[in-house]
Amino acid sequence: MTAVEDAPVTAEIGKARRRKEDAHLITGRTTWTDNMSLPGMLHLAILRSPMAHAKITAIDTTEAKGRTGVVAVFTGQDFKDVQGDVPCAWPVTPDMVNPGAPAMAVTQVNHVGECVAVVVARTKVEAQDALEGIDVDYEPLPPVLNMEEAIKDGSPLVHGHTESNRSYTWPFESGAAGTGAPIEQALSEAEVTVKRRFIQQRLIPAFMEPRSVVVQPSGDNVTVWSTTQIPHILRVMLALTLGIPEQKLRVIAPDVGGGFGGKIPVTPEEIISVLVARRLNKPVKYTESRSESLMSAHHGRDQIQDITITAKRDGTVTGLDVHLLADMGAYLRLVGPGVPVLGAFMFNAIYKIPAYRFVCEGIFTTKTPTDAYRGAGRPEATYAIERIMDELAVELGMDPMELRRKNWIKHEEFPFTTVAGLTYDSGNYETATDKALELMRWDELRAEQKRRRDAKDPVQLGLGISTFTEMCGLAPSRVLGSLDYGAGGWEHASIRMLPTGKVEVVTGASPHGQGHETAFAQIVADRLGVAWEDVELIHGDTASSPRGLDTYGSRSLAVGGIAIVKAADKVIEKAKKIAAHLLEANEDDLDFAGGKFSVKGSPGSEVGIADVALAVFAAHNLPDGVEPSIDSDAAYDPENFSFPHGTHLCAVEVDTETGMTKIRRYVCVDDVGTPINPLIIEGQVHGGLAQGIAQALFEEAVFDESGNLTTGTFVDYTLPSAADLPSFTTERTETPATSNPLGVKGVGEAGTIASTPAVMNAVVDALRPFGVSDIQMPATPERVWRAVHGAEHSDRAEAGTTAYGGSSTDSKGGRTDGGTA
Ligand code: MCN
Repeated sequence: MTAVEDAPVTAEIGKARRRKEDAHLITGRTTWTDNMSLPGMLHLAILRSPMAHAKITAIDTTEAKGRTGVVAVFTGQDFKDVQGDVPCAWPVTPDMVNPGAPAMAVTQVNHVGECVAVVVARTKVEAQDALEGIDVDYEPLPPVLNMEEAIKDGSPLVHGHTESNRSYTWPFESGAAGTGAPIEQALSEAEVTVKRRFIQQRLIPAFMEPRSVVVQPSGDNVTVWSTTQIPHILRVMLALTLGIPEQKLRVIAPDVGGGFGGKIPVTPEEIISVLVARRLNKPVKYTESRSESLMSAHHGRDQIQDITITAKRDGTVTGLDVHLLADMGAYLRLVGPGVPVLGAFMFNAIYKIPAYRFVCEGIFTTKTPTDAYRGAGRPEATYAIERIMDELAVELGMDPMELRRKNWIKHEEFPFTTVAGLTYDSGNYETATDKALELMRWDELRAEQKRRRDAKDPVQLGLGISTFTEMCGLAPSRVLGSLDYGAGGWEHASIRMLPTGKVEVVTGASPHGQGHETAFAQIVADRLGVAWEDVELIHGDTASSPRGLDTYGSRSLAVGGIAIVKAADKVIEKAKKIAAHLLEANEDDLDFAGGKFSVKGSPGSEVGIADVALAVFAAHNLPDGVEPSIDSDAAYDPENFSFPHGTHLCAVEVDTETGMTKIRRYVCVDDVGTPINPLIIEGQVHGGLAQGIAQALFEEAVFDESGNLTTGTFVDYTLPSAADLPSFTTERTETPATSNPLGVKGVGEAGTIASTPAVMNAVVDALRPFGVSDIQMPATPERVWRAVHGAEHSDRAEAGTTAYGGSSTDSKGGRTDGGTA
């Protein structure tokens, strides 16, 4: 646990400051988008498709238009010439098929929840009531729900104008890419081969604040308030999609209550709200209900992973072959196609794997579109490699930790270029692992496991390991360019020294729960030698922070934080000239420390940076030719990703009679480089763990055979509560990144990426004596019970859509479908 520091501090970086922003965030003293009210504002309600796949043959809006308070009703036909397509900015291959995505369906619907019509009324209730007065005739088309079926010849097409349901195939092969050995050779010469099929179930980001958008047109100008993670990108995309001159468009992300990737895309609802506001020339507001959010905000994960690992009998891994089917849902969202592709760089994880192949196929189905969800591609990859390392250990009769130690990159081998082509700058897997094992009291737990096994205790104990790394701090712009992403990965900052010595910092990052106002102020306080309380962060409004690329991919500190450092250094450089003039000294003779310029060798001859700021304001006595400003801007493009890593260990008790699982102990030692604020780091890890554990044990978006989401409320979509989670033991090691001047690595997704395989490895470990070698996530009591008792799978996901196919893959190491061997 991190002790909270309230005492005045001198060095801010590394202090566990309580978050500045929480005072207003958690006491309701803020304005969430849905709390906004503008004079004359109208309210929108959206009619959503009840059909997964159907032609729209007629829409009658007459009755709705006559209802009390209704101002207008629009359908896709009304906007078809101006709505453009909901943008996708990541054409991962030159031949990627993007069938287009109307904000409002015009002739066909392709998933339940798609927008079909919009009612505009004086109140929200009137708008919602009037939805009943819209009559839509649908001509049903067959739903497309199973990815493997979807790409077979003769499958019904989601989009009738495409040739198949495959959007793209993205391949990588180490031999051919010049990064390693040929995979075919590794496969043919393998002494040991283990194959598995893992299913990444569909998840829902389920942020706390539902999405909301307010639009105010004013002459040619449009202001959009949105619960978005990406105000800057949204501005560019709305300008391009709707043809609004960018300079006339202002986007504001007020305080945003969580996103987890779920507020990255440009949404149909944002586009519809702008279209309606401009058409009526009135301010409008749209706020989704929780069920609308679960049904139509994008989903995450949803992959079928076929993975083969080869090794020598002594445990040396020789090759890794990965084939993914990734469900895009009905449409390609902003970065949806790129999400599984990011995983291509992470399957090899912390291991020195000489040969590697990765092929990903992006598939259309008639389900809610998918896009980034916390970790985006990296949790999926980490899960597959960490699960199959355990299966390989069983096949080899080796201890799973020993297998990992044998294959991981040793700390003296950094920087290390992996088979996937990334160069990991720094890491120390040995230290993090040793610390985690000690905290876990691993050997004691192994002894207890043996006792329970010997005694045939109905409650068995399982131990799971996840030694992970991830790539975050997205990202060097040239790397994003080489992956065909539509934007760069830089970040921007400005620092304004106010005459009274206070500081305004403008960032292009756009926090939605991460604590930037606190951590970024700590960086500036240290760099400029000012009080932490005197630093104010400005963000999330394209008028006051015009340049930026926003918050996702755990990039804000490792990219945005460094832009701030660069801007602060420029402030100091500019201030130094003026300080030298005031001190009548040579610039080269000045030192800067603790917020003061002093003349080397002349004690007492000093001037504070705040005095310089005041001198600049007065501008009475500045050196000739020097502008009256020490404010500075900087844009920073990272030279590499950041590679946090860590060791997560989980002990799970599994009741073999009821199938109930209980996490008994969870220890994680994370290495995020230099810690800026340990309390925030701990909070991020805790939240991340909750989401990763939720994938392992609780959450799944399930569709029935007609394509209806059957987990469309929080009664059915089982988000864990605090009562479902253990008390975590979180610790850190500190191996600074060498790619940035603060030595920082991201932390926002680490807990989610690492924890899912740690938990599932523990559950499977508990049940090995019963011949169980896999269980499909989430490991619900029913699934666990069936695995133990050898019953056929027939629970909810399989009973519904058989979305993931029915057959097991051939395996030397045991069954792949969660059954008993
Ligand atoms: N930090 C630190 N020292 C480090 C690393 C990080 O003090 N060595 C602090 C940072 O200053 C920042 C926080 O930890 O305050 C997270 O930093 P970073 O890893 O840079 O991640 P981002 O700020 O870019 O946040 C994005 C990340 C992602 S991708 C998801 S998804 C996610 C997450 O953050 N969604 C969140 N954390 C979330 N937390 C909340 N409350 N809500 C979400 O929606």
